Parts: sequence; C-alpha cells; structure tokens
Amino acid sequence: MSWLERLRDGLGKTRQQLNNTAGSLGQDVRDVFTNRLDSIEDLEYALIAADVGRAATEEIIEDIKKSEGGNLQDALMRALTLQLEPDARRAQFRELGFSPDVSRSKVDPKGHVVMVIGVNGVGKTTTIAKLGQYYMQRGKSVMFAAGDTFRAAAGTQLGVWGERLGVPVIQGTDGGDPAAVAFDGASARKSRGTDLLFVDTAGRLHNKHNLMEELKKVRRVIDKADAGEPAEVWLVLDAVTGQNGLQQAKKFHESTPLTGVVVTKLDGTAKGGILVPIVRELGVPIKFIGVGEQPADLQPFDSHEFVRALFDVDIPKG
Ligand SMILES: Nc1nc2c(ncn2[C@@H]2O[C@H](COP(=O)(O)OP(=O)(O)O)[C@@H](O)[C@H]2O)c(=O)[nH]1
Ligand SMILES: [Mg+2]
Repeated sequence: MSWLERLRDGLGKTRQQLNNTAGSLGQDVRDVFTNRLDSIEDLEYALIAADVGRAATEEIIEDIKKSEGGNLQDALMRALTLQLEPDARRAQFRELGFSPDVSRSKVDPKGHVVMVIGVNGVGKTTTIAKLGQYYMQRGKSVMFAAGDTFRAAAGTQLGVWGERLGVPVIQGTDGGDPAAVAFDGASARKSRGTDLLFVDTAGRLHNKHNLMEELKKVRRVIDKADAGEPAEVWLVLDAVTGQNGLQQAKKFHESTPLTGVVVTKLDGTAKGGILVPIVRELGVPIKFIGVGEQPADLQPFDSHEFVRALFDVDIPKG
C-alpha cells in the first residue's frame, strides 16, 4: 500500500463524511446559491464533526458562497486547502492558486538542530527515526540525542533506531539530566560538522510545570553549546487525540515557541480535519505527516495533496 492509500484508508470516515456532503452539495448546488441553507448547514455540520473547528468552518462557507458558478466540490476543496496554510501563505495561495511547488511544506531545517517535543506516546522517538532516514536519503549527515531520560528505555529505543539506520546517537543515563544530553549532542554535532541533530525529549515528568521548565532549559543549553540553535522546534502531535492534542500543543507553544508541527498516526484516525485548527490556532506550518510505524511512513505535508486524498480525487500511484 502506498502512503497515500494508507492515508486514504485512515481518513476513510472523515472522507466519507465530507464526500457525502460534497456529493449532496453537488446535486444541491442551485439550492445553495438560491439561499436554501439546508445543505450549507449539512456542510457546516460535517466540517465541525471532522474537527475542522468553527472559525475555519465559517470561512470555508464564506469562500464557497463567493465562488458562484464553479463546481461546488472544487470550491470546497479549495477552501479547505486554504485553511491548511498559515495566514501569510493563505494570502499567497488566494492569489497564485495551488501547485506542488507552493503547497508542499518547506522542510529543510533553517539551521542544524531540531528539538522534538510533545507528550508521551505521540510518536516523537519514531518520528526522529523517520526524519533521520528522510534527510539521510537526501544527502544530509544526521545525529540523534536521546534526551528523554525520564522514560525508562526511551534511550534504548532511539539507540536501536540509530543502529538500524546508521545514525550516531548521543546517550545519557536513565533518570539523568536531559539538558546534559542535549548539551553533549549539540556540542558533538558542532565539532563533527554533522548537518542535522535531532534532539528527543521527555513527554512527561512528575508534573506539567516541570516538563515545560525542563524543555525551556533544554532549549537554553542547546543555545549555549551552539549559539542560535535549536533553529527549529517541532511539536509531534497524534492526530487521534483530536482537540485534546490541540490544547496540549498550545501549552507547549507558550513555553517553547514552535517552528513546525509533525502530525502522526493519520493512518489510524477519522479526524483528519484536526489539521485545520492546528494550523490556524498555532499559526505554524505542518512540516510532515506520519502515516505508519516504519521509517518510510513519513511525508512532507502538502496541503493540496492532503485535501485531494481526503476527497479521494486523482490519487497518484506509488
Ligand atoms: N500507526 C502509526 N503509529 C505510529 C506513528 N508514529 C508513531 N507510531 C507508534 O506510536 C507509538 C509511540 O511512539 P513513540 O515514538 O515511542 O512515541 P513517543 O513517546 O512520543 O516517543 C509506537 O508504537 C509507534 O510505533 C504513525 O504515524 N502511525
Ligand atoms: Mg519517546
């Protein structure tokens, strides 16, 4: 199965809901433009049920009402795609339209160190392995730092991935100081001249406040070891957790400002719509999506392609 097929499978329920809506809207296109609002309400309901959120849903409806004359499913897909782009890019899209050149996320890190954060179980460590493979396949040298010293065996898990992928891993000790591991990792990356370092972090400590403070500290010591780094802080978010995940994401963003989001487990959720409030409310781009447990199951996010997968339109092979 290709990742897109797997994504389509996973999004099946969401897609069905949206598809039904789009289908009925297709037939009811005249009703919509003659102000019989039943079908618009159906659409609103479907969008909200898919976790798209109220603000975005309202804008989508507005956009659709403005796009008189055109095919309604196209209008809906276009409006949804716009909602998957941060503000600045949304304006650009409105002007220039979509193409893979502009709708695919820019994923090359701005510097050398990417700090990866998020709650336990969302897929941080797995995502780091996937990212390692992704960038190595594109000619970059890669290192990992096993900064989750709180969860027993998290270091081992990253170590195993490192061995499988041929990526050096800077390890700490279980229960040791995560900031020390991050410092060692950032220093080692700098002295070795490795292109990219991914720093794993804990997703849970004794309490929330501790975790946020710890992450700030990790960030500070990386900067101390290598001024200006980490250039990127990516939050990993499990799509299955829906609105809860979004609330957590906001907390993380407040304490450690994010430069990107990776949404995992899109192969296992009916709530693909959650990507919309993620982008809108955090205001940061989705960099990658995870669609499985293997290193290859990671794709740079492409808003246009994502919406087409959602609607089961024109799926390319492979
Ligand atoms: N189906 C699916 N499972 C995933 C994905 N990403 C991670 N996982 C699984 O989620 C579980 C937790 O992942 P892990 O990387 O240990 O999470 P962490 O606690 O945030 O480091 C593991 O069983 C992973 O294989 C994904 O995109 N799809
Ligand atoms: Mg982990």
